[in-house]
Amino acid sequence: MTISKKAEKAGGMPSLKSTLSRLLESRKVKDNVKNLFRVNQDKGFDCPGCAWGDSAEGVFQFCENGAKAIAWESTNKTIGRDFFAKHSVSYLNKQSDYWLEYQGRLAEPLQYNPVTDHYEPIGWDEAFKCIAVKLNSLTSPDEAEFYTSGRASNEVAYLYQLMGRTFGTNNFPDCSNMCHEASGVALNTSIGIGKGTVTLEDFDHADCIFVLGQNPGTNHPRMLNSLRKAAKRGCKIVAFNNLKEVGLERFASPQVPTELLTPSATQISHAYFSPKLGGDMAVIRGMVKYLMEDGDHFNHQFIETHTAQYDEYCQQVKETSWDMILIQSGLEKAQIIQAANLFANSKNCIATWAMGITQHKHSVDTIKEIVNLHLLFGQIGRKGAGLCPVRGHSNVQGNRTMGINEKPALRFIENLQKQFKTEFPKKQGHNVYHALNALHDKRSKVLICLGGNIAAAAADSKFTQQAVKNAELNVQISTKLNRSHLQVSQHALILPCLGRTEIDLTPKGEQQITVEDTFSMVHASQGRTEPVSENIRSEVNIIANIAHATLGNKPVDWLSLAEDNHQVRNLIAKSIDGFDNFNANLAQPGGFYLGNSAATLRWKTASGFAEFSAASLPDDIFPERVSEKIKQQKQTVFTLQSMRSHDQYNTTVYGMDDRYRGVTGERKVLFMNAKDANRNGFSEGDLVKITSIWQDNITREISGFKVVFYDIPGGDLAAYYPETNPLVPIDSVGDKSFTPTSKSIAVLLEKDTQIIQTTHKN
Ligand SMILES: Nc1nc2c(c(=O)[nH]1)N[C@H]1C(S)=C(S)[C@@H](COP(=O)(O)OP(=O)(O)OC[C@H]3O[C@@H](n4cnc5c(=O)[nH]c(N)nc54)[C@H](O)[C@@H]3O)O[C@H]1N2
Ligand SMILES: Nc1nc2c(c(=O)[nH]1)N[C@H]1C(S)=C(S)[C@@H](COP(=O)(O)OP(=O)(O)OC[C@H]3O[C@@H](n4cnc5c(=O)[nH]c(N)nc54)[C@H](O)[C@@H]3O)O[C@H]1N2
Ligand SMILES: [Mo]
Repeated sequence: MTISKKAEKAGGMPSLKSTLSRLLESRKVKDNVKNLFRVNQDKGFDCPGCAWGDSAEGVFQFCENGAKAIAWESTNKTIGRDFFAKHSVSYLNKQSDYWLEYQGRLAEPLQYNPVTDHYEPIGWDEAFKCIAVKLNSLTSPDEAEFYTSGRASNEVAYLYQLMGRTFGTNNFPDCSNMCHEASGVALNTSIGIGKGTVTLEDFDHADCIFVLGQNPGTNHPRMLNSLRKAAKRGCKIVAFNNLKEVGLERFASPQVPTELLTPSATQISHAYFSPKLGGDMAVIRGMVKYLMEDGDHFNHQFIETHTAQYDEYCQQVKETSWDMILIQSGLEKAQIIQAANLFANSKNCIATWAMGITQHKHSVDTIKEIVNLHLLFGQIGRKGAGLCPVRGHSNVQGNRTMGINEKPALRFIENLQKQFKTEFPKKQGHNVYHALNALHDKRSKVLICLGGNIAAAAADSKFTQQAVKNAELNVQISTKLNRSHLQVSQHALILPCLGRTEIDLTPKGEQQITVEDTFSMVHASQGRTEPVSENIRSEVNIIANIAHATLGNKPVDWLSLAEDNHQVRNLIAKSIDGFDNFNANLAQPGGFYLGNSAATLRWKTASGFAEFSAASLPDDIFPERVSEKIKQQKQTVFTLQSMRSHDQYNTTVYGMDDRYRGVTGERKVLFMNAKDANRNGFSEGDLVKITSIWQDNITREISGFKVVFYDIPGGDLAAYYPETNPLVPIDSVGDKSFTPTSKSIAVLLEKDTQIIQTTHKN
């Protein structure tokens, strides 16, 4: 491993070089270069990289990390019966996540044989029958869990929820339970819609953009183009990040020759604040408190006309002490005042946020506090102003719109009932937290996963992996081999599917799918390269066939949908608001906008107004029960955040480097404040064992992590996910969101005397 200086800027030549080297490694260079020119273009495919919107400008709509995602999917290496005959599941389970995915694309359906501990080939129809028999043998439909990862298209997500609900359950755990759940919960309560209110165009009209708890340089690189453009015309970008992320500091656009070929770059942030982990609610509360004390800054006309609970909120702000604000935020009062003035003096301000805000215990209240700030100034529902939770997976927002939701709105269910003349369950189902608990306790018996890698993505790896293993039937619909395929004890199936880049040719012609981006734009996506194997199927085909085998023709002729996404869209048009004339509307260049009630100042909340939230600051960023244990500790207790490196897509690890942060060749690193290290007797390069603190007596630890000195607030640490997931206690979840508290894990450190050699081979 080498640690060099942090990169000077994001993008630029190194980014282009990295893009090219990924394409060369993929062994499908020509296809992939062609693919890159089709990304996010009309008649092209939607980039599987992230959910940022497509701009109408420019030939290139891809970025370095989008290119990695495409090259990862579009390889010609495959694994099938020979690979699985050679390797037992126990052997595979000992390999790293990186090794597993690097073996290539899954090429044929497989069934686990518990006697030999190997996966063996199975025919598609036999696989569907096996699922149907098991599902139909359950005592209650609530014994099945239908997990989704946010790459699934609108079409397959719609069929999946219809299948699950016809079967009789609302058990739809999905990746967004671990991701932006808190945003959905907070926004629904405060403004009556669980989505962001801005469009991509609004970024051209904002004069101030607050970017909170988000690392766009790595995770939404196309967002940097919007930020760059905004900064160039004088818009003030204000970053709030626990770490100094280079992408938020300086960016050289690979599409602009002067920035690509010279050392120049655009300065992105006008001001950069590094609050403590979990300190953002206190920062915003402090801003409001200062402005309240300073004079009459707020937009009273907006407050009068559009909001409720203003007086209660003001009272709460008054009662919040500056001491508490300064302790929790970790910022100086002068910094909070600077941020407050930037917001108050802007005409049009957008706030964007991601996992640094959503993965704490008090995330729902933090997001409501962001909304409070916007409501005070009427910074919502007009050009260049509003709220923007930046989504992760490329269609995670669309999945929700299609009804992947364990607590569906009554209206949604009633619409479906009318359309299909069938009773659907109204009782709340399981999210990821409840599903894993039910599997662990053997109350749930079947786990079907439409993509993703729940075993590695979810918290408390030991608990989660046991939960997945307890399933009497584990069905994984996937493109590549991962940890979730290997947690098996009885029956398990791997059903390999087409990826976004591949042609889906059926007797009805080449099929398109659709997705919805962060800005509620719905557009089509069509793969252009030959499928990697003849024996893989589209996700729509797989789900329609499972449904047919399980439910017959109830409530639709499933097989007629298996090859005809056009017909699926006709059904969606009848069930879901905003999708009238779905097929016809798709023809519009760039797709169509679903609309947003809050963006037009209509508030679908309980009171009919936008609601201020008068929550107090949390006593502590940890749950009370942890705080009690922390008080008994003699050692220093640190707060650890788990985050993404530049070379990964969630649990998919592309490589061992984190270029912007200056790390090469290793992922087991622990970013630490140098003063903290010295005070606690650690030197740079020391190997440490990390143990998390929780109320129970289970030991959760990981070892062999190398200390790297980094610019991070005292008391805070950072390391990569998913390696850190063994530390996150399953019950340590956000209030009202049940999202694992992946950005605030209470931990202790100890020198690790055991030297661990890591080797990484493809
Ligand atoms: N290349 C690539 N693209 C991706 C993904 C990927 O893995 N790789 N994943 C996709 C998915 S599913 C998602 S959800 C998004 C995730 O996108 P991000 O949310 O950007 O992902 P993280 O790496 O978790 O980064 C969290 C950021 O928040 C900061 N942070 C952490 N805690 C706090 C805090 O308490 N306060 C503040 N102010 N800052 C904090 C961290 O320092 C870090 O910069 O990206 C999507 N796009
Ligand atoms: N500690 C910690 N844990 C976290 C997070 C964190 O920041 N810290 N982040 C959380 C977040 S934001 C998220 S979204 C979750 C992610 O959770 P998931 O969405 O479950 O995980 P991924 O790693 O994105 O899933 C990768 C797998 O998806 C499959 N796949 C890829 N493309 C396709 C496709 O087109 N179709 C199908 N059917 N399968 C495909 C491949 O087999 C691949 O192995 O993890 C969460 N977990
Ligand atoms: Mo996510």
